[in-house]
Amino acid sequence: MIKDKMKIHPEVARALKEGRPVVALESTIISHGMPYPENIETARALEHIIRENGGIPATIAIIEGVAKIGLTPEEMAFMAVSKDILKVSRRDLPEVLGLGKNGATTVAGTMILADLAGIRVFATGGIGGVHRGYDKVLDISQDLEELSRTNVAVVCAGVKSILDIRSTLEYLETKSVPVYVYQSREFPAFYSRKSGIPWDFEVADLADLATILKTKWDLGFDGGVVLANPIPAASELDFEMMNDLIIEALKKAGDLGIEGKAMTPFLLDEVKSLTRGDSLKANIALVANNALVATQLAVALAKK
Ligand code: PSU
Ligand code: MN
Repeated sequence: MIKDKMKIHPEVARALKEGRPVVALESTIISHGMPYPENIETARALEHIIRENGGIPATIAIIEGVAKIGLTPEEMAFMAVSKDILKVSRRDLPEVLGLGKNGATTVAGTMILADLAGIRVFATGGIGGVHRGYDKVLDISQDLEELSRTNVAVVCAGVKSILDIRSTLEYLETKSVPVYVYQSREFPAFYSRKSGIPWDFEVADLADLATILKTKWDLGFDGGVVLANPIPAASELDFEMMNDLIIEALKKAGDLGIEGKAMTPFLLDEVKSLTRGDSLKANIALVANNALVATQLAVALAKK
C-alpha cells in the first residue's frame, strides 16, 4: 500500500539494490529551517558533499501526497520556494499522504520514510527535543519518540540550546536511544562545540559506530542512534552569547503566543535576526560537516 505513495529516485533505488552507501537528508530544513536562497544552496551543497565522498544522497519530501526518496532539481526548487508546505512528523503523515498534500519532513518524518526505503543513515542539522519550560507546556519533539522506534542513525550537531539539552539527553536515555559524540567528550550545542555537559560516550572511529549499529539491529533492538558531530571550530558561535539571545527569542515567542510546531521555526528565525545572519552561516557550516561524517558512516556501514 505504502509503495503506491512512495517514489524512490532511480539512482537511489539502484544504489540501495547494490548495497552502496546512501545518505538521507530532510526537507524541513529547506522549507522551514532556512530562508531562500540559502536553503536551496545548502540543499544542493549537501548532495554534492555526499557524492564527493562516495555516497548517494536522498533528500526526502512529500509532493502531492507522494513520498519522494531523492528529489529532482525541480522538486528541490519547489520545496525551497513554495509557501504551501506542511511540516510533517509521524502524526501528519496520514493526512499529507492520504489527502495528496505537500510536506517537508522533519527528523521524525524523514526517519520513517528513509526506513521504509531501506536507508539507514541520515544527516541533518539538529534534532528536536524537550523544550525549555516543559514543566508548564509539555513540548517534546516527536523526533525523540521516533529515535526510539525507527532504525536509522541520525548525524546532527547536537541539540540547540533553544531546547533543554540536559532533559533531552535524559529522555533519550529513558527511551534507550544510544547517543554518541564524534571525537569529543562534551555534548555539543549545535552552534557551539560546548554545552557544559560532559559526555562519556565518544566515538573516535566511525567503523566502531557502524559495528554498534549492526549489533543493535542484529539483536532486534529497534530504534535509531544519535551521532552528535560538533560544529567545526572555525564556524562556532559563543555558547554564552547564543544562550542569552535564545532567552530573548523565547521571551518574544511567549509574548506573541507562538506554540506547537511553529515554535522551532520561529526561534530559528529570531536567532538569525539577533545574530545578523551569523547563526545561519554557522548552521550551513555544521550541516555540511554532518553530511560529510554521515557519508563516512554510510561507507563504513556498507562494508559490514
Ligand atoms: N533543529 C534545527 N533546525 C531545524 C529543525 C530542528 O536546528 O530545521 C527542524 C528539524 O526538522 C526537526 C524539527 O526535526 O525542526 C523539530 O520540530 P519540532 O520541535 O516541532 O518537533
Ligand atoms: Mn513541539
